[in-house]
Formats: sequence, C-alpha cells, structure tokens
Amino acid sequence: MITLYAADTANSSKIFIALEELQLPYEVKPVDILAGQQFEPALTELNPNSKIPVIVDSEGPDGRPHTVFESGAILLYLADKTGLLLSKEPVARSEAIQWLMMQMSTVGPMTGQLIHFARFAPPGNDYALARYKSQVHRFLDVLERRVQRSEWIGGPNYSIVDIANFPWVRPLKLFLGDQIEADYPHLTAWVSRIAERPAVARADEAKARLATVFTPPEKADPVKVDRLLGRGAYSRT
Ligand SMILES: N[C@@H](CCC(=O)N[C@@H](CS)C(=O)NCC(=O)O)C(=O)O
Repeated sequence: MITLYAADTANSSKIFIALEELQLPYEVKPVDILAGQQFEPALTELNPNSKIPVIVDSEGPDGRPHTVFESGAILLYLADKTGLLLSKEPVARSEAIQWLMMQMSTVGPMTGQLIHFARFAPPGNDYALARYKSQVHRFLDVLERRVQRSEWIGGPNYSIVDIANFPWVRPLKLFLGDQIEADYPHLTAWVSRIAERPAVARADEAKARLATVFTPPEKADPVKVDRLLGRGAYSRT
C-alpha cells in the first residue's frame, strides 16, 4: 500500500495521476499547507524540506517501508517499481529523464514564480511578473516544438514525463489568457489527449475530494501564509 501525503496542488496532481494510471492501491493523507501542516514534525521527518508530495511505500525495494519526496523522484520510483510509464531501453530512458529534469528544474519553478507574483505580489512588481511570464513562454516554445515532432514529451510513448508536465501546463490559460491555445496548438492538443484519459479524471476527482478538508484561503492565518510564502516575519534578506 502506498500512502500519499498531498494537497490540492500541481505537484500532488502528478502523483495522483501516476498512481491512478498504474492502478496501485493508495491512501491519501491530506496536508493542509495553508494551516502550516507541512512544518509539523510528522511531515518533516518524511521530507526534511517540508513540502508535499511525499509517498511512503509499505513494501519498498528491500521489503521494508520506503519514503520518497520530490515529485520527480516519486514518479521515477513508481515507474521503476512497476516497470511501466518509462522506457527500460537505456537510450530512450535517458531521453525521457532529460525532459523530466526540465520539468522539475524549469516548468514547475518558473510557473510557480509566475503564479506567486500574479497572485501575491503587491502592486508595482511588474518586473518580476514580466520576467516569469517571459520564462514561461520560453519553455512553452520548447515544449510546443517538442510535441510537434514527438507525440509525447518524453518520447514515442505516454510516460511519467507527460504526467509531470500536464498539471503545470493545463491551467496556464488562467494566467496567460485564451490566446495561448492558438499560440501553442500542438501543446493544446497534447493537453486534450491527456485530459481525456480515464486515470486523469479519477485523479482529478480524488484531488477535488481533498480540497474540502483544507483551510480556505480567506480563512488562512496571515502568519501561516507569511511562513508559506517566506515573507513578513519569515523573509530572509
Ligand atoms: N520540487 C518539489 C516541490 C514541492 C512543492 O513546492 N510543494 C508545494 C506544494 S505544490 C509545497 O509543499 N508548499 C508548501 C511550502 O512551500 O511550505 C516537488 O516537485 O515535489
């Protein structure tokens, strides 16, 4: 049995989708990040970086429970555990892992910063917003060219690489406007192909069920929000 520590976030989505695609039995432990539960010892013992998602596999590679944090590492772990969603052929595997690393190092962090400055920056932070918008368009150009040439981002088959990118690319319309569908037609078709998968619908439902137990943003303690965002008393300059 796999225990998934998660919230209603894009990085959590990756793991819901992978577990549903792989049809692995799992239970979910919601982590209310607006209430600061990621900083509690129970979670920090599993992930010293105090972030979700985290999984604990009760039957790890040596038969004992095994903990994995960082969504890219979790996806690789699940692919290796099952032998699915990642090629075992060394060249194809290396190619897929390159694109997985690009998601982890660029697609997630640049989009995360765009969302942060769009939602949380006080007025007047146009430089930061413009920078992260440009960075997001930069990787969208790269992904658009990739899916023009290859049906899937990691290579010829649907893989953990598509699962890693999808929850970040799907909502970008909200931040960049409907025009991106016309600007990135191949990527838009790729989003639709993935959104139609039954496992993705099941993952969305499982994640939506979680949302009901979390602190709504308007009720969040401002001090806990400052800690989450590293600002106010938690700012380090
Ligand atoms: N690189 C990490 C990022 C994890 C991450 O940023 N998780 C967010 C939610 S998507 C989180 O736990 N935020 C709480 C915090 O930063 O305090 C991964 O891919 O797992």
